[in-house]
Amino acid sequence: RVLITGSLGQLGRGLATMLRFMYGEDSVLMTDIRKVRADETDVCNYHFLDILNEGAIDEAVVNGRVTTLIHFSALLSAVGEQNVPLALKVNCQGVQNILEVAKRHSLKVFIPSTIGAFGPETPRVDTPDITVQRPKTIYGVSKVYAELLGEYYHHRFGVDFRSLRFPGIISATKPGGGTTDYAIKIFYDALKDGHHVCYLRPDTRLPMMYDTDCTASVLFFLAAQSSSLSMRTYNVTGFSFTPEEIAASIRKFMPDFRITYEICPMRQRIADSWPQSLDDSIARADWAWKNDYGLDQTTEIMIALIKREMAREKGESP
Ligand code: VAH
Repeated sequence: RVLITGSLGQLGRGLATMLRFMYGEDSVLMTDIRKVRADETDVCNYHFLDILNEGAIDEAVVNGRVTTLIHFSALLSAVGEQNVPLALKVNCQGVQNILEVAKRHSLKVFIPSTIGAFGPETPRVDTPDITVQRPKTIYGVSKVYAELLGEYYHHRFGVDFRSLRFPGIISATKPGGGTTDYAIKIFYDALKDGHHVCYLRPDTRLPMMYDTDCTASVLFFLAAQSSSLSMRTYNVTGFSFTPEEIAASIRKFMPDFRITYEICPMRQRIADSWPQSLDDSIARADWAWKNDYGLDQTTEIMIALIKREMAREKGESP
């Protein structure tokens, strides 16, 4: 069975749904640290789990006959800068606990990393897997720590640790306090009132990926033979764009859509320290990674999904 921590966040629910579809309803244990809301109808086999309590993780793994841990619990970039002590605890102590449990029970363990694990000294165009990593957010620092600690547990104790450096993920779910979240909110705003106020400059280029590609990358990567992996941590990406480019894409489907700008200095500073595009050729060579969605396809799907969600909320038939 697979146990997902932070499963109620942006990435967890889509992955849990796909895993249940592939391996059966009882194949996934979803865990998080809050109650499930009534509208979260895609949640099942849910248990409260505080990843700061190593004993509780151990108990959940043993009782749930878990063989794979997917650790999504983390404070993201912008929210982490507002509470550094909590980000350190959750993002670092949490990872230590997860790796110790994985070692004790010989579990396969996936811990996502991020383009935020790179910093301003990193080459920003076609950023390679192996390069300078001097991130300037506590989120990025904690994700470099997770990468290095996971690789240590792999080489020292034989733990099957795997990590993917994700770009901004675009999904029809409420944003989770990151810097790339504008690329989600822009769609909700477009459908609500045809106008988005963007907190990043119009020319801020960032790597992104559609949600379904993100879920597919995790499933493909976890299915690969450990011995076939030349690294434990890989870059993966979909496509890069700027706010003005995603606005132009939306206008192909909603011609009257408008974007204006009110820069958030903190998030602009974070975005300016991240790669503008990633080189994910080693993932494509080692375990056949490839993205299926481009910008316009993502735009078309997001508009359709959010239109349906809004109709449902109004009680109209989608
Ligand atoms: C963030 N959405 O903005 C996350 C992600 C690549 C960005 O890690 O913090």
